[in-house]
Amino acid sequence: MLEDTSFAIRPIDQLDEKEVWQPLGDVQKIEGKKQIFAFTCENASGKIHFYRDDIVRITIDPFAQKYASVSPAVVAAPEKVTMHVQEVENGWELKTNALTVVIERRPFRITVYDREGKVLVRDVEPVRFQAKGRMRCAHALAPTDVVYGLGEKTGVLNKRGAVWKMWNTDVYAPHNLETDPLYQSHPYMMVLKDGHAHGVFFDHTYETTFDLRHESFYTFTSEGGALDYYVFAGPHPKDVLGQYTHLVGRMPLPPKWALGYHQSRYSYETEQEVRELIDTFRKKHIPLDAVYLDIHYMDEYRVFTFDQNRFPHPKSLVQYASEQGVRIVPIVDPGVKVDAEYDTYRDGVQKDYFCKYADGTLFKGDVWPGTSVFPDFLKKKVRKWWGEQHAFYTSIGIEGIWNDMNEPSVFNETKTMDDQVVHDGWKTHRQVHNIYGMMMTEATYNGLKKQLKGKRPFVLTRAGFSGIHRYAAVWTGDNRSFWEHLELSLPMCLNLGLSAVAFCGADVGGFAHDAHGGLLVRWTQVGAFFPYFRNHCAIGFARQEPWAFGETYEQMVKRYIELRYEWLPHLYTLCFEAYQTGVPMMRPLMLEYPDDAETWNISDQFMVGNEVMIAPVMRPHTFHRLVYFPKGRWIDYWTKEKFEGGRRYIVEAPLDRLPIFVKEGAMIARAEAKQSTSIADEQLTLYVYTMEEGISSYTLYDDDGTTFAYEKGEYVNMHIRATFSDDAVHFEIEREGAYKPPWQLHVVFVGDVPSTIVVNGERCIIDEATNTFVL
Ligand code: MIG
Repeated sequence: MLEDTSFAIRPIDQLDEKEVWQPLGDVQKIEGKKQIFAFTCENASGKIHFYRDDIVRITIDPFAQKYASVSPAVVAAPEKVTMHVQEVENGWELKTNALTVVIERRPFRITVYDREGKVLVRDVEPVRFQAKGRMRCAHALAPTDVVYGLGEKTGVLNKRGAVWKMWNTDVYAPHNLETDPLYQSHPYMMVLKDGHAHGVFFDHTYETTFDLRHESFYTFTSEGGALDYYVFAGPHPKDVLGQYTHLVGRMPLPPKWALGYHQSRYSYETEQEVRELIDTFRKKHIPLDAVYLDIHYMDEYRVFTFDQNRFPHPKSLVQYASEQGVRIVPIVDPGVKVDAEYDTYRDGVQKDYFCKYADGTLFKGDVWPGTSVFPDFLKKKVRKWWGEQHAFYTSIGIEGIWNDMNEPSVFNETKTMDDQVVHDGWKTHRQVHNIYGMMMTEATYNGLKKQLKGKRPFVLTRAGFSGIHRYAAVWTGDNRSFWEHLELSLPMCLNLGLSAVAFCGADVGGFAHDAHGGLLVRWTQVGAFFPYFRNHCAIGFARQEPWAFGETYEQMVKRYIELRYEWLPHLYTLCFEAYQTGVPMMRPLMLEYPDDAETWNISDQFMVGNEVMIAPVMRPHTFHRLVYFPKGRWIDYWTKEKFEGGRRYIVEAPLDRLPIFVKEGAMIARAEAKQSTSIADEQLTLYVYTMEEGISSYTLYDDDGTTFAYEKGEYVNMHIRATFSDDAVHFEIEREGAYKPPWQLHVVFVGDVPSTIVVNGERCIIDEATNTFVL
C-alpha cells in the first residue's frame, strides 16, 4: 500500500519567492471567553472558536482586518460547547468531547487532535505572511494519508501528488491533469488517515493553492485574506460530510423532474426543432424530462429575450413540452449586452447595478453578446433585481434555469474580469472572483423560488464555491467525447460529492469532439447512475441524441434511460439522505468501507447509496473488466451470480451491460420505466436480495416531488427492517410522515424465497401467480 510516496519534496522556504515570508512571532497573550479563545502574537492576532464539539474554526490575522472575509460559504452559527481548558507547559490545551486544540507559545504552533489523541492538523512550519496580503501554512500529512475533496478537479480520486489551485476558470481546452483550475472553487479537503477521516475547510475567497506533492505535509497558500480555516473531527467520512454540511448547508430537494433524463445541445436552434425533438422521444418511447435551450434561443444573445424568428411562440412551446411531460430549461449567462435600446442594460445602468472600476467607469468585456457589462452580484439588491428578471421565463411556465459563463468567463487575456474591478462598494474582483458565480446562482434560485409560488426551482451552474449546492446542481463543464473523459467524470463527480455537491454530473456523450455509438452507450450507462443525467453536445460536432448512431445503439441507450426511471425511487430516497445528512448519492467505495485500504484509491467504481455498486466499462471494444468487491456477499444485478467480497473478479460486460452489483440482504425500491417523472407511480417494487442470516434495513422516501411541503412533514418515510433466519423473514415496517403516496409497495424476493414471511408480526401469504405480496 506504500506505493507512490516519493513526492517531490521541497523545503517550504524555497517555494517561490521574491517577497519575504514573515513569521507571526511568539504568542504573547491568550484570553478565553467560553468557547472563543483570542490570542496575540508579535505580528498577528487570532482566534480559536469552537462551533461545535466536533468543529473548530481557527483564524490568524496579521493584516488587522484589512482583508475581512466576504465568504458566503458558512451558514451555521456556533452552538454552545462545553470546554475543558488548561495551561500546559508551553501553551494551552482547549478540549471538547471530540477535539483538542493545543496552542504552543514558542514558536507559535497549533495542533488539533481527535478524541483518541490522533493528530488531525499540525503546523509543521510557522504560519507566515507577506505584507501584500498573502498567507501560507503547512500542515502535517502522513505518507499514507489520502486526500479527497477539493471540489471539481481533474485526476484520480486521491488528490495527493499534485498542486491544486482555486480560481474559477472557463477551460475549453481538453481537461487533463494539467488543467487546473477549472470552473469551481472548493478549498476543502477530506483526509483519510488509517481509515479515520477528518476535514479541513479553508474559507478563503481569494485565489488559493493546495500543494499536495509532499510526503509529510501539505501547504495551503492564499493570495489574500487572514488565514481562516475549520477542522472537522470525523472520524467516519460520513461524519465529516455531516460536519462540513452542518457548516455550509445542505442541498434542498430538487424537483423530481430534475432527476429524469435531460437532453441538450448547443443549440436546438428553433422552436420547430425543439418540438420535433420532443416528438421523436415520444414516438420512440424514450423517457425525457427536460430539453435545454442554449444561447441561440436569444435575440443576439441578450439574456431575458427570445429571438423573434427562431422562437416566435415560446409560451406555446413551453406549454407543448409540458403536455409531453417535458420542461424547457433556458441558459442564462451573466454578460449583459451593451445596447442602449436593450431594457436589461438600460435598467441596470440606470440603477447602477453593473460592475465598475474604482474610478466609476463600467467594466466591459466581450462575451457571446459582444461587448457586455456584468451585474454586481455581490450586492444584495442586484441579486434581487436579477432574480426578478426571471419572471420573463417563469411567467411562461419555465421552472429551471441553466447558469453558464459565471466564473465569470470573459473573452480576453485573463479570461475573466479585471482584478481591479470593485464590487459592492470596495471589494476587489481579486477578492470575490471565486464567489461571483455562486452569488449569481443564489440570485437565480431565490428569484425562481419566489416566482414559482411553492414549486421547487431547478438551477444548473458551471461556476461555484463551497456551499453552491444550496442553490444549484453542478455539471463539470466542457468535456470531450473521449473515453478518457468518461473515465475522468467518476473521480471528478465523486470528489464533488465529498465536497458536499451531491447533485452533479458530466455531459453524457461528451460535449466537444464527435461521439460514436459505443461511447454513447457506455456513457449513458454511467450517466444513468450519476446524480445529474444530461446528454449535451457542442455546436459543430456529431449529433448525439439517443438515436444518432442507429438502431442497435439506440435500443441500448434507451434501455439505460429507462433503467434510470426504474431506479428513480431509490435515487430520490438518496436525495433525501443528502438533504438530511450531506452524504451524496454517488459515493466512492471508501465512503462505505473506510477501513478497507483497498477502496481508498478506487476511481473507476462507485456506490449508489450504501448497497449498490457500479463498475462501468470505460474503454473501447472492451467487454469485461476487473472489479473489486468490498467485504460481504454481492449479487450481480443482471445474472444473479454471487461474488464473495474482499477480493477481485473479472466480470463480463457486453456492450449492453453495465456491471451493477447489489449487496446481499439489500432492499431497494424500484419503479416501472415511464416516459417522464410527471407520470405518477401506481406501484413500486421493493426488491429484497435475500440472505440466509442477518438483519438489513432500508428507508424508502417519497413526497409530492414538486413542492416544499416536505419541509413541513408532507412526506413518507417507510422504514423497513428485515430479519432473515431459518428460512424465514420478519419485516418490521413503520411509516413516518403525513404524505399519502399514490403507489402500493410490492415485494419481490431476489434469491431464495423464505418459506415463512412475517410482516409486523403477522404471517403473510405470497401471491402464487405473481410471486409477490403487498406491504
Ligand atoms: O463558450 O453556451 O460549458 O455547455 O453549451 C461556450 C454555449 C459557452 C459553455 C458551456 C456549454 C455551452 C456553451 N458554453
